[in-house]
Amino acid sequence: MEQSLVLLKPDAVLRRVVGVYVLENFLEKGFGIENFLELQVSEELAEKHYAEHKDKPFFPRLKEYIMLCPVVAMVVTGSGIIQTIREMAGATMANKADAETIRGKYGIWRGINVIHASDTSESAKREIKLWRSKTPLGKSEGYENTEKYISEWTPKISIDVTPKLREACKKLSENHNLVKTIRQQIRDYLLAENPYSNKKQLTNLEDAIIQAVLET
Ligand code: 3AN
Repeated sequence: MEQSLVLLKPDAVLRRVVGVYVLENFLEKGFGIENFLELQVSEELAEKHYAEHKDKPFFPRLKEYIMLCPVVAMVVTGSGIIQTIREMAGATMANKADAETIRGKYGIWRGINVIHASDTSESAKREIKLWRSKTPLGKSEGYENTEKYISEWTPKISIDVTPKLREACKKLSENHNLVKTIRQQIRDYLLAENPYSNKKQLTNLEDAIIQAVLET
């Protein structure tokens, strides 16, 4: 059975509602989930995971973003699963992704885009080997932990504020002088969505969003 390494990135973890929607969608589609673990990415793992981008100008920010709070890592299985999840995920840049895709629905701006999914069977093999060797991912139970995560967070979440976040980002992309007001709006929206989030991590996410927009 084909395997894919899937990550709920920091924006989907801090915004629990988004992570829960994605996971429910996976279960509804009958995907197998072999491993499931929430964990903090180390600098070494971030560098190895994104090794193909190490010479790109955005590499330092990419590393910072994936480490700004824990991620949820999964090994997802199924026939043709790599292509299926890539299609579900949508285009890399969240604000350009098709509205029907995960990134189009829940992504915030550019690389702040909810999910990572292996893009070929070679990268899936490399990534699964890497994550299983550098973290306890391989020892975690997939299906049970996924259900536990969904039932833990579902009662604590209420709204999805993606359209509001996107609108705020769009305004800022059109007028960079609005940074202070927009930052406050983004903070209020994120807090409304998950009042339980760690405030330091939330500030890190705000920084990542603002930076992604100001680079537009
Ligand atoms: P995907 O995540 O769709 O497989 P990759 O593997 O090309 O995309 O890129 C990995 C991550 O690097 C993306 N998810 C995105 O966060 C970031 N990224 C890619 N290209 C750029 C870019 N031109 N500017 C900023 N970030 C980028």
